[in-house]
Amino acid sequence: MNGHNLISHEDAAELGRRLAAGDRLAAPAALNLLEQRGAEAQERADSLLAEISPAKLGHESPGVIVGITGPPGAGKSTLLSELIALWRAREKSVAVLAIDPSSKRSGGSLLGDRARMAVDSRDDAVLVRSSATATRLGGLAPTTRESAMALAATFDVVIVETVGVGQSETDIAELADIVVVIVQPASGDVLQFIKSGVMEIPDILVVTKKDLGKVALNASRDLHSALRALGSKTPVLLVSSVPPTSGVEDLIGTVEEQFAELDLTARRARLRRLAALDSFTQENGERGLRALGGRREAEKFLAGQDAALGHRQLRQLLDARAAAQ
Ligand SMILES: Nc1nc2c(ncn2[C@@H]2O[C@H](COP(=O)(O)OP(=O)(O)OP(=O)(O)O)[C@@H](O)[C@H]2O)c(=O)[nH]1
Ligand SMILES: [Mg+2]
Repeated sequence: MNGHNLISHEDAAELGRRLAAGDRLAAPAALNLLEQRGAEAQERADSLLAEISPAKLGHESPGVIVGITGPPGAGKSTLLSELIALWRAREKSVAVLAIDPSSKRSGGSLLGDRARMAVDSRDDAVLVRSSATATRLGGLAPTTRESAMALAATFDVVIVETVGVGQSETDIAELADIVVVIVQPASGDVLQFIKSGVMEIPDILVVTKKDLGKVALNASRDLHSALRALGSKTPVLLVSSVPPTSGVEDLIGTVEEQFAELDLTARRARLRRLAALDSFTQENGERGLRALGGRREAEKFLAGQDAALGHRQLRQLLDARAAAQ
């Protein structure tokens, strides 16, 4: 990124303070800053993030981060616009980060999404940001985590929407408080999901297009029995996002219930440690892990660090430890 476009450290910190104070109007500029790459931009991002860190706030960012993932065409965007409307009706502010995974999906699909998410542009309690920041195999860019955290400082609900291909389910599980996986009622889709070995990732499973009737009921039944075989109690909800909508209230209720029961401090600390170890491993491979004495040792080391440390600080500690071996 062009250095001339960078704001000063002071301005970056001020953006962070505004977010911490609940000023949603600071969010777009904060996201612009966090999405910039390069060492200098990273330092500015750190100044912003320090202001909304649990160490500074004295608690975790209070908004719920909901990850929503599912295959193309499953009905994610249509469901999202219903979720936004219902959460707004409950006077909750909502931010959406829609992650576009591939160059194949051009600006056209993003525009289509925006049209499908019929959002009132004058409502500053709703922010929708589409970005093409996904990386390899549909995985999320590191900046997505930071953007989500920044938004959770000031929005009640932060939704990260990704197209479920390959890496994205696991990545979303490393940044979201509640992971919602969308399955559409087509037998191929349901089977593929069951076979994909990621059944333990979702906190909530949603079968869309309930209005299609029997095929949706069958999908839900198949998922239930696959979950039962695993001894999993993950709820399966049926929703219809086209009028007359149904099940969307239940989904909101379930998200809020699970979030209320979460030990947020523990969950977020665990996610930061996971993210730190993952980024370390991606860069340094198995050899890097061996330098840390193996994954187990690395996890133990991380668990012994201050729970309020950010994932990048934890990553630096891992780097230093590996270098010292
Ligand atoms: N019958 C029915 N159709 C639905 C429902 N929800 C979505 N659809 C339709 O399914 C198609 C795909 O919906 P989207 O919301 O664009 O799905 P998506 O998961 O966002 O798709 P991508 O953005 O391509 O990944 C559209 O034609 C929708 O109108 C539903 O509840 N019932
Ligand atoms: Mg979509």
